[in-house]
Amino acid sequence: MFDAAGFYDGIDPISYEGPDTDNPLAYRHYDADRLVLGKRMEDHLRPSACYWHTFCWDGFDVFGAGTFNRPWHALEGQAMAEAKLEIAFEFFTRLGWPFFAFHDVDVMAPAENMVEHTENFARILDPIQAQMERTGVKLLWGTANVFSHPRYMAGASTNPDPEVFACAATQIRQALEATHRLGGENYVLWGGREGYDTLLNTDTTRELDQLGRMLSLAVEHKHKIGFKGPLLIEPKPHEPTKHQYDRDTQTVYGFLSRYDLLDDVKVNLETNHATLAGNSMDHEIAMAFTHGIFGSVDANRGDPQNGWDTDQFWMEPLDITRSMIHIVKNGGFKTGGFNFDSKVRRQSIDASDLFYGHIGGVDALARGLLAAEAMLNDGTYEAFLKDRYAGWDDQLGKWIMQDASLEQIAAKVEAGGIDPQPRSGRQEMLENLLNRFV
Ligand code: XLS
Ligand code: NI
Ligand code: NI
Repeated sequence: MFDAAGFYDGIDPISYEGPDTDNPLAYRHYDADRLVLGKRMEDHLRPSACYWHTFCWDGFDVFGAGTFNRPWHALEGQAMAEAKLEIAFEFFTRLGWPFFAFHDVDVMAPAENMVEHTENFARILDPIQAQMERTGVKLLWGTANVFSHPRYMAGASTNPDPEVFACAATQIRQALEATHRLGGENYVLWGGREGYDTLLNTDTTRELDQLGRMLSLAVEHKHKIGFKGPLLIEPKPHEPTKHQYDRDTQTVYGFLSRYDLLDDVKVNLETNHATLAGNSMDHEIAMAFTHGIFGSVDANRGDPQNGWDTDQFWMEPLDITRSMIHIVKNGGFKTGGFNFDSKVRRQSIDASDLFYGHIGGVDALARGLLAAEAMLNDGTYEAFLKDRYAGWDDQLGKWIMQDASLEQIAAKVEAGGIDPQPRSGRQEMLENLLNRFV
């Protein structure tokens, strides 16, 4: 039997010790039961640890081999998959978080072809279910990896070859059913290679129709099997492809309306993907709420000097607080949560490093949540916004929005009596206010 507990030797379950503790393996701010704006902190943040970065990746990068030397990576096939499962659930329970997330290929024995894939994936579902029942850890979302296998080099649903589309559809069907069976709360689709490397070899009209078709098939199947959670598209502008069709929230919204998918599909927003798209994370979150498609968040950050997904733990207080304000004031997560799509650096080779990353990450979110609470309770920010737009709740504003024609509006202005006075936007005052609570 694989000694999963041995890997974590000397690391006790992590508990809350408060901001003054010297213990680096304790939470300073993440206090699951603390009430924040009437709701437990854990229920606000709904933190989830992901399988892929922490248990699958061995530390390789494009210039070098794996550095982590994890004992389960030395095993093969089903034995490897089962050892990894034990390691993962030891980790989740030591963190004390409610959720985890996985791709099909993360949890199963490696497969060469689709027949093997089907067998190997099916074989790990009972053991996963047993671990979930034993520990009470729940599934935030499941997904299919339809970007790593060489067959997906030119895309999954957007592949020029319908046989590849069929393989992706098979993986999505199986992963969606597995997610449903395991009580998962959402199902994610990140279009890793749903884009292009050059337009010279790409028919974008066909490819977008194919992507729309795959999504429609997934929606149809979700209803057929009675899966209640939303499907979540995860926008990203590029990497690994030069251009990815699900560029950012507003682009995804346009796609969902075009293919009539708005009732069933929302977004899973990732901080680092917002950065890559040249957007801020609070922009992405605000747009998702504005369009009614906010689903979940992959918490991580990039590096301003690097143009790729460095997937570092998200530790930027101002940024987190700005994002948190939008989440909280719009009612928070429904089925989503903060999934840690984040990884330790390649030199962080010890088991303890995995904990430092996740502890620091959730503590940073907790601080952001508390700052957002203070800022909303203070009231200045929301009162300012209300006052700034007050004209639109008044007679003229309502008349413009609901009744008036262009002619009537112009006639009113031409008759005199409308002479707008400039008012300060108060950006510095608001930034100071934010800084006061962070
Ligand atoms: C990659 C994505 C990926 C998704 C799940 O950039 O973030 O990890 O979250 O497929
Ligand atoms: Ni992600
Ligand atoms: Ni990513």
